[in-house]
Amino acid sequence: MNPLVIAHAEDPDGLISRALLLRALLIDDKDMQDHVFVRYDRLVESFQEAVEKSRMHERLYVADLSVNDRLLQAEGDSALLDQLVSGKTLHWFDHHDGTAAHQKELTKRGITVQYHKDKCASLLVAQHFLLGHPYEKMLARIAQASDYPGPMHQPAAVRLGNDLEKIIAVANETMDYRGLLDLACDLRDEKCFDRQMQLSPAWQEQVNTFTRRESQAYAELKESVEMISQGDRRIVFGYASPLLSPKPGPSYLREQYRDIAEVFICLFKPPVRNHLIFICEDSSFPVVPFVQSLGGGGRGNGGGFTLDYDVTPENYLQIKEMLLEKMEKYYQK
Ligand SMILES: [Mn+2]
Repeated sequence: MNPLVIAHAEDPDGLISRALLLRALLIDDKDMQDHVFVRYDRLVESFQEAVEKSRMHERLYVADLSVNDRLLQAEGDSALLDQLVSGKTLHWFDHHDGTAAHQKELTKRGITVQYHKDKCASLLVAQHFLLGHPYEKMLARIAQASDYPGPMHQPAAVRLGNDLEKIIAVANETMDYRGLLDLACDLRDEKCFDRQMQLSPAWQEQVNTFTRRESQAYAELKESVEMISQGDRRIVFGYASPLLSPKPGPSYLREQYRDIAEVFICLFKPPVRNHLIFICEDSSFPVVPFVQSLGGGGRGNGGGFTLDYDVTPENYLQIKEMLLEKMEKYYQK
C-alpha cells in the first residue's frame, strides 16, 4: 500500500517536495488516489479530500503546508486533522510560521513535525530521508532558491524555479491536478529537465503557453480597471486572470496607478478565491486590520482574504459594493 502524499499545489517547493517524497517512499507509479494537491484558497476542502482518501492508506505525508485554525478547530465531531491522523502515522514537513506556532498541538496529536524556518519543505524532506543523489540535491536547491530568493543561489536553479512557477500557474488556472501529478512524476523520474538543466520540450511548451497568456492577462486586467473615490481616498479595482495570482495582479495595479490612487483591490477570476488588497507605502489605510476583518491576513502594505465562492461577472458589482461599504466604515473609525 502506497502512502498518501498531501502537499502544496501552488509553487515549486510544493511540487518538488512531492517529487522527493515519491522517491524517498519508493512510490514509482502515478495514481491520483495516493495524492492530494492543496490550494490555500481551498484548504478545508483539500483536507476533507485527504480524510476521504486516507481511508485507503496507513502512512500519510504532508509537505509545504501551513497549519491554520480551521484545520485544528472541530467541525462536526472532530477537527479535520484528528480525523486524518486517527489510526495512521503522519509526517509533516514545513517551514511556515503557522506550523511553528502550532507545532505542540500537532505533536500532541501524534504527528511527527519536521520544521525549520530557513529550510524549504523540499530540503527538509531530502534531509530527513538522507537523499544524497546529486539530482535530488539539485531539486532541493531549486525549491530553496524559489522560496528564499537572494543572490546566493545557483543561476540555473533560479531559472528552473521560475520556469516551474509558470508551469504550475498554467495548471492551477484550471485546477489541473492531473497535470501537476504528471509534473511531480516527471520531476521524480528525472524527465523534466536534462543534465544541462534545460527543460524538456513538452514542459518548455507549457512555459511558452504561460508567456503567451500572461500578456493577454495583463491587457484584460488593464481593461477591467475602475477608479472609485471615497472621501479623499482613491481606490482602484481590478479583475484579474488566475494566471496573475497571487501577487502579479495587485503589484501591476499598484505600479500602474500609484500616482492617482492609494488602495488597490485585485479580485480574481475563478478558480482563484483568495483576493488581495495592496496600498501605497504612504497610505494610512489600515489594510491589515481590514483584511483581518474579512477573515484574512497580511503584513506591511498588503493582505488577502478568501471567499468561499467564486467572483464572477454576475456577482462582481455586489462584491465590490460590499467591500466599499466595509471600507467606508473603516474610514469612520
Ligand atoms: Mn515552501
